[in-house]
Amino acid sequence: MKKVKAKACSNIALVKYWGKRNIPLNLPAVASISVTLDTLFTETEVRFDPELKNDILVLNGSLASEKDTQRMAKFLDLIREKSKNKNCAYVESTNNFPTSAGLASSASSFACLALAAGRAAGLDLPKSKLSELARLGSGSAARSIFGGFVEMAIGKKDDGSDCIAHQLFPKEHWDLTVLIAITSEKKKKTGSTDGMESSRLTSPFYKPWITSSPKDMDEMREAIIQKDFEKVAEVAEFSCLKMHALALATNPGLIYWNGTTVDAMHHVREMRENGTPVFFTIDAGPQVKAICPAEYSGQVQKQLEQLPGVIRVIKTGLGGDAIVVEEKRVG
Ligand code: 2P0
Repeated sequence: MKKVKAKACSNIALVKYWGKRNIPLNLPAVASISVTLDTLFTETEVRFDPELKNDILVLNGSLASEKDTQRMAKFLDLIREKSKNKNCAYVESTNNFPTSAGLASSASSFACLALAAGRAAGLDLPKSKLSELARLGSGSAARSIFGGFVEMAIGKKDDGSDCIAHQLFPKEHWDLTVLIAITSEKKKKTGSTDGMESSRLTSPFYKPWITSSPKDMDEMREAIIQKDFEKVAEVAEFSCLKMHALALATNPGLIYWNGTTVDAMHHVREMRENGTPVFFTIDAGPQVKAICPAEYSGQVQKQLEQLPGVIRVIKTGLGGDAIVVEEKRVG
């Protein structure tokens, strides 16, 4: 029996994923590009144990809810199918950042679980296969297998085997800082999985969202290659606001923002108009992520901290690949 502990970082998309083309295989309807975040991470320890009758999940020190445990058990079933290990698992996982408030905890959680549980079950998967496995847990998790600048392909195959992420550049390519303005720590009302399906079914903007995505991808990839900050800023804000327009035009409308979220967007644009290279992006939650070259991070952080309604600002650089932290034989 093996006990394996892994670590995976969260990520933030610069070109957003919203919508699925296949629900059982969790295949996204659009490609995406993200940066991996150094200081927001999940650590997960897994051991498969013949004595256990059910999978057990301890999340941030407490026994997880039935819903979270079921979601994990379903994911572990995929690993049990692929490996010879049919035992139930004891899983302890910690996130060092607020969960369910638009800071993609499912991304780092499923990337980490794929690596730790896969290894504990005796699978030795290459990164591309780990990315495919992580995607089955959560679409954005496929990207958290890799560090730096990451592209998630939409794929063409029906079985989803080419719907995986790959690294565009390691973090050393470009020293960017992400400043996360926390504007609320309440649990959001509609999670991404339900929200994006609702958008697919009801939003009149869904089709144009899908058809306009390849252009954003091409422009963002090229801007990252060229380290063209202005272009990255333009495309990232466009993709972010387009995704939120799609969410707002869902029926019933998905409003992920609060007043401070909107104030912070204006504030970031003002900073940019005044010569500071910075742009914003926002996921399915109220937090605003301001992204700038590292040398501007001090002044951007200070400005965001002074904005009324901002609870605190988390600063992070770009992170690395998901890694195994510890591997022990037990029992
Ligand atoms: C993204 N988000 O590209 C987008 C932007 C949120 C907004 O990926 O259903 O938790 O598990 O595949 O990965 C969040 O969606 O959804 C997400 P599932 P996931 O980062």
